Amino acid sequence: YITKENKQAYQYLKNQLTRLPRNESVKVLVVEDSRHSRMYICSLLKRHKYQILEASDGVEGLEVLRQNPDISVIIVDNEMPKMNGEELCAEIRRLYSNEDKVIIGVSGSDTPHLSARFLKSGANDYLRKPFNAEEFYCRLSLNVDMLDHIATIRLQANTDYLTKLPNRRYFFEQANREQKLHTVKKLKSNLAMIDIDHFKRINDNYGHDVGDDVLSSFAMLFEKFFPGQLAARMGGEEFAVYFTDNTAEQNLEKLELFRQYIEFNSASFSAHQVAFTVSIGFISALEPKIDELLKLADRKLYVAKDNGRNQIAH
Ligand code: GH3
Ligand code: MG
Ligand code: MG
Ligand code: MG
Ligand code: MG
Repeated sequence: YITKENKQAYQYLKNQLTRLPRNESVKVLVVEDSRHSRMYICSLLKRHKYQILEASDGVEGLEVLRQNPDISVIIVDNEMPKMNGEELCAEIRRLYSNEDKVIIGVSGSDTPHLSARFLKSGANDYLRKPFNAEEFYCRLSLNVDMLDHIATIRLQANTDYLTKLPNRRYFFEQANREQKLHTVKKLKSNLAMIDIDHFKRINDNYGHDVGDDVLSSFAMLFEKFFPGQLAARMGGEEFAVYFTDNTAEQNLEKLELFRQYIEFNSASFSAHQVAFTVSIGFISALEPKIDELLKLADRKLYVAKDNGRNQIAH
């Protein structure tokens, strides 16, 4: 028994599976030694507007992958010269995560357990040749859906919902990475904590919605003032910038420009002409731990607050 809702959902799913406009942005690599079979798979892919790359053995396949890091699906035949499908799967998995690339094994052989062997080597799916075109499209689409979902979840996990800036979690992950690189090169890490002054008053005087609006328009300035640097919303009205380049002096100059810009322009870029200022704590140190560095910057921030706000302490 199919309800109207189910029918609609089913139709939607069917459309998703068969006529996806997104296919045009999906790059599929076909690694198959048989020219005939490769042409057949490519013709199916072409009919659904996938972007297609081809290789006639595993070695060539790996080279095409290396040159095209944005390939998201790899279709792998089993019996091939130089390297069989299972070996190729294992090698692809050694190099690329299954969160970024899908592998679909295909084979005309009736060797028992070949599908299990493919899956154990890192393939996500398996099709026995000759396969049905509809089944091919469905499996391909479902696997691309999975990659899409992972990408969406990953983006959401790293982004602050209100300001769309990287969030605290992403900041820690990336700053740790950057800091290791700095430490290896014996370079100091430069970090700024930026806190809006008397933000509570903005909420109290204008309401929480206006407060939110101030936060999001404020966040949009980071890209302009600190391009290429790691800026994040750490929580509430607190933001951090980990500087991936330049000297402490140059970074302090940029922060001072930013502070002045806020002081003299905040009323014009935020809703309800709310004027505000920021206090900044800056630290430049040979410190291998990001949480320690944050504590040091935070201490400086308190100095800036204590000294009357609207200033940088370093
Ligand atoms: P100070 O100059 O000492 O930093 O004072 P302050 O008022 O900015 O700092 P305090 O820590 O006392 O208050 C921060 C306020 O920020 C309190 C909280 O309600 C508000 N806040 C935190 N997150 C959000 C948010 O997402 N939206 C809005 N509208 N307000 C927020
Ligand atoms: Mg073959
Ligand atoms: Mg504050
Ligand atoms: Mg506070
Ligand atoms: Mg605060």
